[in-house]
Amino acid sequence: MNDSPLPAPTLPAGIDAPDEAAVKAFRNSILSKLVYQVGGRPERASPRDWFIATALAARDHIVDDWRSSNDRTRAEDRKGVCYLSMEFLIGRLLSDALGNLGLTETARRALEGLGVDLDTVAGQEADAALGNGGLGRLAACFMESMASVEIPAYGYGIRYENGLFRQLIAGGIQHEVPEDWLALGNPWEFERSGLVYEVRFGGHVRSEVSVDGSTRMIWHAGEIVNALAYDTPVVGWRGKRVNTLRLWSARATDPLQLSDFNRGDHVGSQAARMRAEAISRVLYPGDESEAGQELRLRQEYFFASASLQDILRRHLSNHADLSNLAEHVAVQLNDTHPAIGVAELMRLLVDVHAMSWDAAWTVTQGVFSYTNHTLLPEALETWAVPMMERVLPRHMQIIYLINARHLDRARTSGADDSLLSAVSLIDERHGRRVRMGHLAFVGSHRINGVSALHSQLMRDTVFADLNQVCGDRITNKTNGITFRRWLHRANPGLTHLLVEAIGPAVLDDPDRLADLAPLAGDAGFQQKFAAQRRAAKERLTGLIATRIGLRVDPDALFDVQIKRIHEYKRQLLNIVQTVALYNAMRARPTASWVPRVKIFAGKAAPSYHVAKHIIRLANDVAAVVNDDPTLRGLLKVAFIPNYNVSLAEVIIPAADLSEQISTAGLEASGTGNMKLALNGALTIGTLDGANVEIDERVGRDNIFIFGLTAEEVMERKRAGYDARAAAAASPELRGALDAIASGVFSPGEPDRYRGLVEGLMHDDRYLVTADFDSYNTRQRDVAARWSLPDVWWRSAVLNTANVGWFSSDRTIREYASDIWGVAADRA
Ligand code: HBZ
Repeated sequence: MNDSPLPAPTLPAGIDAPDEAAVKAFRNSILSKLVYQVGGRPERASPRDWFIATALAARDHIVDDWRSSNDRTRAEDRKGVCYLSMEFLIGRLLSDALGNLGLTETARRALEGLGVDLDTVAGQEADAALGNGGLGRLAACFMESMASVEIPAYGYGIRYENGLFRQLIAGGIQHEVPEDWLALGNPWEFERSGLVYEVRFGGHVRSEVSVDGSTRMIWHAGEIVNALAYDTPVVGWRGKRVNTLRLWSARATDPLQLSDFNRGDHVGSQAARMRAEAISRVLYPGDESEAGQELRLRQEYFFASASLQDILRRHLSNHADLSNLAEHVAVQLNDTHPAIGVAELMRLLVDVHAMSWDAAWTVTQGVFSYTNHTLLPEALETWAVPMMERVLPRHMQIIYLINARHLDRARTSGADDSLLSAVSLIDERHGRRVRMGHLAFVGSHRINGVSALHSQLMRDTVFADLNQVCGDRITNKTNGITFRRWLHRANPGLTHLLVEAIGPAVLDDPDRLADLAPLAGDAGFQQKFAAQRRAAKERLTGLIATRIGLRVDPDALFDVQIKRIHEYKRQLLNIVQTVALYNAMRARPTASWVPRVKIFAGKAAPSYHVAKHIIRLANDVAAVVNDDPTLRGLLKVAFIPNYNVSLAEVIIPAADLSEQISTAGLEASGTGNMKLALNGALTIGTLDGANVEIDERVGRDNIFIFGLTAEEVMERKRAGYDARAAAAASPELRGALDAIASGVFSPGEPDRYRGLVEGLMHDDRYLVTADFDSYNTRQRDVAARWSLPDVWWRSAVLNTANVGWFSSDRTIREYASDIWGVAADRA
């Protein structure tokens, strides 16, 4: 198995036009960085050395704008946004920074003069994977868009030493190894050694009487950890504004017990340090054990507290007091991970800054808003009360106080006992637990879902009671993606074609994409569009060959499902349909089959055994299908290991078909669906999340919709669903499931998937069998459409033309006006 470095994305050429003086200056800057900062010599420098030198040279261009952006915000006293997120899945930054600064060509030519290739250099950068999936990537797109539409913003998160694990596939099985993105240095970040906050844990709370006779609660913490800031500049499109991503690193206040060390206890003397620094060690520590859960809670509080202390300090450096905080700062909670911030801000305002409870509560609700990203019950965060009391005793008291007032208000407005227990911040049903979604909800003035359907389901289901009691606070903000990364940088060939066809204004205004629509039926344009796809497919073909040793035909239909592996996303439905297709091809080997490559990529949570089993099945099916000579190479299955942002940038431009096949009602939005449609892939999907809005925009003729609707899913579940009957009624489904269960794809261990199939028959929670036939029929429609190239490419162009609305610039402008009350797009 080859895990060679990813080929660098081909950076867009010709969009920025460098002059000779700029090229020369940039070259000199790179050389000087190489010699004086990297400590290298041009004749012996490695590509990695050149990467660091180039990044540092680019960084110099950013720093002045960074300072002036901050000075401007301060001088104008503008309201700013603080985006609190446990995850920022930023990926590589060099091509992003150069592209947004308009320096790509300058850098390319500067390096050329030194005999160095920019794409090779950009390919050296580690992929910063400080996130799991959509939620973390959304935060990264939002940071870029906030800078691009000129909103002053800080992203606040954790500087994990090890981001999301690296996925190795051996014998078809996922293995996790630590990802080490900082190992060779990070040229983008600035350590702010002067910016350190104390974050306290444990201990106890005592009430003490002050000199004025009032009683105050004093928290005597058991442990103090320092939070040290690392800042990364976030450059907006055309370099208009530079914002800050501020990530906290945990440091022990007392790194070494010197007396213990000198006594010979070399390990024990550092135990406190290890315990403190574990907080920023890994993204998403396993939470199967109690210790794992506690670490996760410590991480959440650590970054929420440091961020809020920083926000208050910055406000007080420019204002007399905190009473007007909400007029100057909007704090967005990216899911419930920072929700403890609601209690922390109350503690800081009341206990530390001596504000009255009521005034503090008004400020808190004015400042916070909360985005929900899932309604899956198992993903809604709760913390056991005893753990909260142990780790954050003062916060537990504050949560009780918030809850008492919240329940009083609800009671006064007529809530009965069952409604009261539904809206309480404490879930009393299985041991007492704090509901973090409820805490975020009551502490926020606006709560949003991430697609129209998801926001409606919030109102109708999980948050119906709270929304009733709190007055309608739910609003929708359909997700978006930054087109700079997901079109301009990931697909420079297509970007050039668009600029050539409809003019350069499309680079600044995604609504201009609509100008493509009249060209959708134009044979000449279709050919050029298809030629760009073909080039991207060749690149991906090369990657598949080097990564997994599989040869695939770039003329085949590339059918792509790339995302986290999860039962609700239904990779299993795709695999079962692949097996049904395989059976059909074997039964009629000489029929005229459309050549297809089924491409999968994605990681499963390390403790999610079913998801890991699905990965194994995909690889087992691949092994059999890819080697079967009766298929004449017309069907290939590729599971590409270690999915990350950089790999997505290679796969997306090469995709013909985008699989968005979650059980309706369960995918909050999806953003991969937007990236793929923007690059001209046709979607096969359910009416779920943002697919609904993509369908509305591209038109039913240009998308393949199948399956139960969210409403039908709920009905089916209510009525009690019988998977066995569905399988019995569908010969193709039965044939595929029988093949999997009987060991056709696991001949060495025929029973390997018997349990998986039995489980499906017994409790098909995600309705794989219910949707199979309609999915399979739609897949046949896909093949039929592919056989009519002019119809296919017309649809492809119309996808690109009609999805301009999914730019995250649009999403951010909506947050700015409807939630944050901040101004965007200042001249
Ligand atoms: O957020 C995803 C949703 O599944 C997807 O539909 C949506 O498009 C995207 C952006 O809004 N949710 C996640 O990615 N969630 C997580 O990664 C997650 C991480 C830690 C958790 C829970 C969920 O504790």
